[in-house]
Order: sequence, then structure tokens, then C-alpha cells
Amino acid sequence: MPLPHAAPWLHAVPLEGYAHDLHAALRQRPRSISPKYFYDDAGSALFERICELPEYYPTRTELALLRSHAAEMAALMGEAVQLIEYGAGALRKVRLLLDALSAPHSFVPVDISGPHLLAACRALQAEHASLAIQPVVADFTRPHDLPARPQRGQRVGFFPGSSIGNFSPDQALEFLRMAAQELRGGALLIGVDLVKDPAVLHAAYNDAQGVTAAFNLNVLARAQRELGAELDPAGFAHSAFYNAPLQRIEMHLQSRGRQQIRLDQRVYEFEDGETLHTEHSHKFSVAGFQTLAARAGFKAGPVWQDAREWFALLWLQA
Ligand code: AVI
Repeated sequence: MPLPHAAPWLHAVPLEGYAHDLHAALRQRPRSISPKYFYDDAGSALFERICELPEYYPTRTELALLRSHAAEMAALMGEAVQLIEYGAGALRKVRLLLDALSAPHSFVPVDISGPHLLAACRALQAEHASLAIQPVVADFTRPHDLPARPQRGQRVGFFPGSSIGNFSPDQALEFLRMAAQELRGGALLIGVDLVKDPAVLHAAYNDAQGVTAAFNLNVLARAQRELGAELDPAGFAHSAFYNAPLQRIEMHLQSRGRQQIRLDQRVYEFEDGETLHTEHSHKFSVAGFQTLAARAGFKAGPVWQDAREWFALLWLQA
């Protein structure tokens, strides 16, 4: 089915060069690369599998919260809402909100992966024939254009999955400031993973089937596939641990022994045990996150959390 409202908002945004960023990552100490490089087709498929793992509680906990409270959330959004989803992906979670909304103005999913976004929008349009879907292909952490605000309803942002936890604290604040400005007069509905027993966190990022390990190692497999890097992915081990003082899971790829990665004409040496840091996944308290959001200009609103207090959805007034 065509997307009748889409055309003016489709911008092709080039991804920053993986080769450039990988060289920069391998040159510096400690070595670190952006988690955005997890998500090629293989990595995105592995992430979908992570979301189904028994140990990975965030997705199912957030889905359950959305199922139970979508009507309250929809009531806060009101009539003629323009719903913006940041980092839209498969659009599974937002369906629960869209099903609960009575007469939305439009749905604006923003995602960097054009082909995937458009495929997901087509499937959504088939289910919601009268919904105005206006996809924006863009990196939502950078300045981007959005369709005009609705005349009557408010603009509400949706950022589920605790993806904000993958930002550094500075990046999180910068994103929230941008969102507060973009959503002024409306609100942000955001999912955040909460601080909890480290054993639960450890299991979620060290699953028994090794899917998270494969997801992490895909960064290297991808460098082989796409960049022709000469390296041995089996020479690296998945390492994920909870850093309690910094309230975050850290993921690294740890060298098993001394080895080299060759990329273009350059050779990078790894000592035994040396790591390439691939991801932070920050965990929050509700009050801590509200304080961060207040620094960005949001006012705290309703909070929905599960009985174990493992995950929260926060309504923040912009
Ligand atoms: C996408 N993001 C919120 C996930 C997380 O839990 O930080 C990515 C992930 N990394 C390992 N497992 C899942």
C-alpha cells in the first residue's frame, strides 16, 4: 500500500563512514566505537532475537506496561495528537498506542534506516488505512525537519526501549534538550530501564544462548564483511558487566591473546585482554531520570512501572 502522506518528508541521510569511525576507534585508548554500528541487517536481526530472550526482560516488561496503560496514555495525548517516534524500528510498541488513540492527527516515525522504516510503515498503513503516516528518514539525534505541528492537537514524542540508556550522560541531556524544544507545548513518553539487582542485569546481557555475544561480535564480523578488515572474530570474547558506581552495563570485545586487526593499510595491535568498548546501557531511578529531564526543560508527569519496578514509562511535559 502506498504512503500517501510520506513524500515531502523523505530525506536520504548518509550514514557516517564506518571505516572512518572504526579507524578512529582503533587508534584511541581506551578503544571505543559507537553502538550504532551494531545495527546492520544481521545485527538488527540479532537484536530482535535478544528482545525475545527469557533473560532480556526490558522488551516484554515495557510491552506489558503499554498494553495495560495505553488507554491512560492515549487520554493524556488527547485528540488530534501528532505522535513522533524517535528511532522507530519495527513499530511494534507504538501500535499499542495507535490502537488506543481515537483520532490522531498523524504518526511521524523518525529512523535512519530508510528501507526498513518504509517497509514497517507500509505494514502499519495496511492496518490503519486512515492514519496519516509521515516517515522521516533521519538520524534523530541530529537536527532534523519534522512535518508542521498540528493546528489543534499537541505534539507528543515516543522514545521506548530505554534506548536513551545507550547514550552517554552528555548525549542523553543533549537529546532531551532537543526533544524538549521540538515537543514544546506537548510531551515526551519515554521508556527507561531501572537500576536493579546486578544479577538480573548480568543475566540480561550474558544470555545462555549467546545471542548477545553474537550481537556484540557482529561489530567485528561487519568490519570483515563490509570493510574487508583482516581480523579473527573468534579471537575476541564478549564481555558485559555491571558498573555499579556509573549505573550502567558496559559491553566490550576482549582480545583473547595478542593479535592484530588490519584495516586498509593500517595494522592495529591488541594486547591480551585489551578491549574495544562497544556499548553502555545506563540504568536509572525514576527520580534520577526526572531530574535529568528537568535539566532539559521537562516537567515530570505520570509514571507507569511494573510490580517489580524493573522498567518505567515516564510522561514528561515539554
Ligand atoms: C537498544 N538498547 C536499549 C539495548 C540495551 O539493552 O541497551 C541494546 C542491547 N545491548 C545488548 N543487549 C541489548
